[in-house]
Amino acid sequence: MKEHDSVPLMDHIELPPERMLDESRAFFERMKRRHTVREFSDRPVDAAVIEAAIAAAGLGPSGANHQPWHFCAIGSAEKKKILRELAEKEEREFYAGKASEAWLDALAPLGTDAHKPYLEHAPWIIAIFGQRKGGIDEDGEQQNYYVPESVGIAMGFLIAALHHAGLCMLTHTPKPMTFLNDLCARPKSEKPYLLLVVGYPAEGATVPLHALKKKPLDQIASFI
Ligand code: IYR
Repeated sequence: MKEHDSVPLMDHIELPPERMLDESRAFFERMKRRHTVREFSDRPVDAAVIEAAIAAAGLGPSGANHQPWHFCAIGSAEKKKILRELAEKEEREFYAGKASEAWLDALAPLGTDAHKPYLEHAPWIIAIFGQRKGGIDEDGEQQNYYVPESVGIAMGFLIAALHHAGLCMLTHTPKPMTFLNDLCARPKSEKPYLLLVVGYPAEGATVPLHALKKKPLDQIASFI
């Protein structure tokens, strides 16, 4: 390796092999209980929980460690109302003809439509933006690298952290979602990637059967 400033790896914890297997299987079991939910309770969730989960998401690896992401946690009733109106407007167009027949057919087993009451009911909506430039200091000059990959990894961390905290989520992608830049007061150079609706499930919340069909390991992995 070329010379660079570094410190010894200090906080890594190695597990004995049997414990490692137990832990990895326990994590799988835990993640198996994560289900996308579309019916949310309006019970409040402490902002500190959202903060800790976003802080965990911000620990993800990223291109050149530039951390090309911004998370806007929307908790104000007023902002959520505007968000719902703007998202539903886009979604109405999507469901009324913008989306192809094939796309709408693919969504049919999920039962989704343009009606998004959870955007107002859920206590938190997190908008995730990717930054094309900015560098590690976000000074606006340096190019960022692997932005979609980095943002995707951070979103995975965020979902795992919120699930770990006992919350439910919905990954929501109104199309287009450029209105989020204005709503969240983010610069035009940032690209909104996703909305994460976060909260407690509503009483009697359901999960579409289609969503329970997960591909088995031998279909998603090969060991060579
Ligand atoms: N954005 C729309 C449509 C939608 C698209 C996909 I791909 C999904 O997996 C689910 C929904 C909506 O949120 O309803």
